[in-house]
Amino acid sequence: MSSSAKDSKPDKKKDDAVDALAAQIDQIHVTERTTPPPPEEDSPLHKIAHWIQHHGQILVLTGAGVSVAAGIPDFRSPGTGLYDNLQKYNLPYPEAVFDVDFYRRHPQPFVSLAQEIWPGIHYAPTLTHAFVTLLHRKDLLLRNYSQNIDGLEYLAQLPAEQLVECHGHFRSAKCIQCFRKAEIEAVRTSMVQEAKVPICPHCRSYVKPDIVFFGESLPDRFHTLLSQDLPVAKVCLILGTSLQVAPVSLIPEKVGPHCKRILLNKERVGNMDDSDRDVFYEGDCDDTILELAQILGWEQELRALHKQAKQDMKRAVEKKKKEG
Ligand code: CNA
Repeated sequence: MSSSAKDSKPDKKKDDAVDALAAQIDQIHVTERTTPPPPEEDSPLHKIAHWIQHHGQILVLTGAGVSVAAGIPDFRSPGTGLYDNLQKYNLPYPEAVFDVDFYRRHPQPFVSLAQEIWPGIHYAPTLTHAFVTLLHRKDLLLRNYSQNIDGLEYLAQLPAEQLVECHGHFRSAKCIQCFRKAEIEAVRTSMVQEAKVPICPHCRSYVKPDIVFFGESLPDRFHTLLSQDLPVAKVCLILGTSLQVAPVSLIPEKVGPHCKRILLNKERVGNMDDSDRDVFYEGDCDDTILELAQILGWEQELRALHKQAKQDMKRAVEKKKKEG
């Protein structure tokens, strides 16, 4: 008998024991809750779920907080926000990264930021982005006014007509001096692949993507659609924003007097304290959204939509890589 054959008996016993344990663990997984239980019936989340389902015409206002779970830092969160990590971008003051005069003299910080957050490369939509798309699919969404520039709403498959990118996007670009349009793929290559500021071929000044910098006007689309949407919005759902940047921060004050206002944020912001129509629920927006989806009976749909969006994004990135 070889030594390995001699050792095989005790090993087989061990294997059986391991198999039995694995079977037990499988049983535990089948019965264990993988998500927290829904809160009590009269909880604020039930009130919010009721408003969402029964009023419709929801104006969603989003900020950097909804993309934090994707890995993109916000501005103002202590410790993790961009404002507390300025060394990396070498900025004299936080807002400089979005200041056109600063960009004219020192474009590199914005180039670094653009390289990091250029849509469709590193970051995938969060559960909260998927929830907004789900509201649209259920015919409950009036519009999503997003202050974000990361394009994650598109990657979560929200149709263009449902979205207002209040502070612009990376899908087009122009010269900061002569305002001629620039070819976006060339701008992308320059910023993302070469970490270089793109130069205007006409006047040799700098080109920047159509992100709204401080002092620049918001897109016409913002003003046009907001004047249509404000009078008809029945619910204003505010997610992951400090409400510090006007004019977007004024939206909750401009909705009609009967419009319900819901704030899902890590901290209380704005002036919403009318107990009949305002609810603030403190916490991480993805966690809250998941609990809401459970109350609404939408969890499976939400998870499926989120998974699909992430898979599509992965495929698109791989395709782009192959194309070089
Ligand atoms: P902000 O001023 O940084 O505020 C973010 C808010 O979200 C704060 O109140 C946080 O407490 C809260 N928050 C952070 N994480 C979470 C979370 N996981 N769940 C719930 N709440 C959370 O950002 P705003 O959007 O209010 O400011 C507007 C600026 C930020 C816009 O001009 C944007 O262009 C700019 N910005 C955009 C991005 C992006 O596109 N992802 C990232 C950083 C900054």
